[in-house]
Formats: sequence, C-alpha cells, structure tokens
Amino acid sequence: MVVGRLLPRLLRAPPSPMAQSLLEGACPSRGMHAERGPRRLSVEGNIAVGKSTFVKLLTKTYPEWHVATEPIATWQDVHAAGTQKACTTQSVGNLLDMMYREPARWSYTFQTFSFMSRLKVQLEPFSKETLRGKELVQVFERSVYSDRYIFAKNLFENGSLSDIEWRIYQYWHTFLLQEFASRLRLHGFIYLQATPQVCLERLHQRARAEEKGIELAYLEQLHGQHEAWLVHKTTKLHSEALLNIPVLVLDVNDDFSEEGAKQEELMRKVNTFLKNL
Ligand code: UDP
Ligand code: DCM
Ligand code: MG
Repeated sequence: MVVGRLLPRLLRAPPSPMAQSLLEGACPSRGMHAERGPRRLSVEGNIAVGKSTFVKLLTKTYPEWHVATEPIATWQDVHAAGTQKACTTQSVGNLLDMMYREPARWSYTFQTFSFMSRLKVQLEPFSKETLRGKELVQVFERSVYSDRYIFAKNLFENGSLSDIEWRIYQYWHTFLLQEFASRLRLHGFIYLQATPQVCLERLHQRARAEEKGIELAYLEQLHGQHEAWLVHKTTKLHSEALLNIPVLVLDVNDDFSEEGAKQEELMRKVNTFLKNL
C-alpha cells in the first residue's frame, strides 16, 4: 500500500476506517530491534530548515504519535525557577537574544540551559495507559546530541566557547549521557537537509527577532557540522552506539509547507524508514 496516495485521507481527524487501517499498516515493524517499547526519533537540521513545519506534518499524518517540539519559548523567557512563590516567578531574561548579542559571554550558559531543558523533555516518562497502547512512536525536534555535536562544538570551533568551557561541557555531557543512557536512547535520526542559502531565506521569512543578525557564514558552519555528523560520519563522538543509529536524510530544498506531492514523498520515506527500525 502506498502512503502517498492516501495522505489526504490520513490528514482527516478522526481517521476513517480505511485511514485507520493504513495507519495500522504504517506502524513500524520490529525489524532489527526485537524488543518491545517505543520507537524514539529525533528530527535534526539547520536553523530554519523546516523542522517545526515537518513535525507538524508528522502530527497531522500520525495523530497518535508523541511529538516534542524544541523548548525555544523557555530559552526566550527564562524564569527564576525554584523560588518558594512558584506563582510569581519573575522573568529574568531572553537567553537566546543574550547569546546572539554577546556570544563569548553567554554561549556556555545558553548551552547548559538548552541541554537541561531538552534533557527534561527526553526523560519525561510515559503514562502506563500510553505504554499499554499499540506501537508507540515518539518524535523530538532536535536532541541532546545535536546540542553537543552541532552547536556546542561549532561554538567552540568559532571561538565563542573557550577551551575550558568546551572541556567542562563535554565532561558533564558525557557523564549525564552515560548515567541516563537507557532513558535517552534514540532509534533513528531524521536529518532535514537543505542548502544554507535555502535556510537563510526561510530564516528571513520567519523573522525571529533574536536571529536577525545571523549571516550565511554561520548557517554554512552549522551545515558543515550536520554533514560531518550525520552524512560523512567524521565527527568524533563520545560513544560508538551513537554512530550506529540509523539516519534518514530528507532533501527539503523544495518547499514542503503546502499539501501535495512533496509532503507525500516525505511521509512515504518516513514510513519506510520506521518499518526497518
Ligand atoms: N518554511 C517554508 N517552506 C518549507 C518549510 C518551512 O517556507 O518547506 C518556512 C516556515 O513557514 C517558517 C520558516 O520556513 O516560516 C522556518 O521553518 P521552521 O520554523 O519549521 O524551521 P525550523 O527552525 O523549525 O527548522
Ligand atoms: N540553538 C543554539 N544552540 C542549541 C540549540 C539551539 O544556539 N544547542 C539556537 C539556534 C536557533 C534556535 O536556538 O537560533 C533554535 O531554532 P531552530 O529550531 O529554528 O533551529
Ligand atoms: Mg523549530
């Protein structure tokens, strides 16, 4: 059965019996992983390549999947947590903005905070009810791995993280990943690939205020980090297991924000990828 031709029907809610049967058919088989449990995927890609747009499309196509978007609002509006008067927590600043304005001062702070907020999301347990359901798929917009092997690494290489900050970052990152290894495990990466020029156009179109100073050169650096990690596999990783996680590379240079053949092609590829996990 071809998902593509039936995609418009999949997008209706609640699903018709036919769409339901396709959804069941589209559930991932156990493939090489014989054990039960949720399949966990991370959607990776350059700034403004279209990750949020893509995870929205996944949610529409597979409403039963669990999708966790990037906690960017938390970074844009940091609150004084842990105070006794929880209801009156005060905003203490826009850390995303602070990092872009003064990278040498705020990059390390930003990277610790983005890691912690993502760790919290990735560690959230499923309810028993959810686990009792049929095959479960969980999708994250980026991961603790791209925090390190894309952003922190790049910030070190471009001089925004000092040698000591980068070493300390790697020290606690490796330690925490080892401590939480089983709970952080991912089964696949979906890498949305586009040229830095396309990303810059989309970044301008989205016009997030904090990012207005981002230049093509920065997107080119990040593009190089993605290619090295997920395509050429030349990035030095903290663990062998990470190297062996399957990667689906999706070319998203062509617009996929509207319903149509491109969306169908992408969903078909995701479906095939999952079947083989
Ligand atoms: N976008 C687009 N065409 C696409 C994908 C995305 O025009 O095929 C636009 C989208 O509407 C948004 C911008 O590009 O204005 C960035 O997309 P998104 O926020 O999804 O990117 P992310 O930063 O999450 O990767
Ligand atoms: N970001 C960062 N370091 C991280 C994760 C994200 O500097 N570890 C920044 C890049 C973007 C924004 O946060 O400016 C995330 O937006 P997007 O999802 O559009 O890539
Ligand atoms: Mg996004």
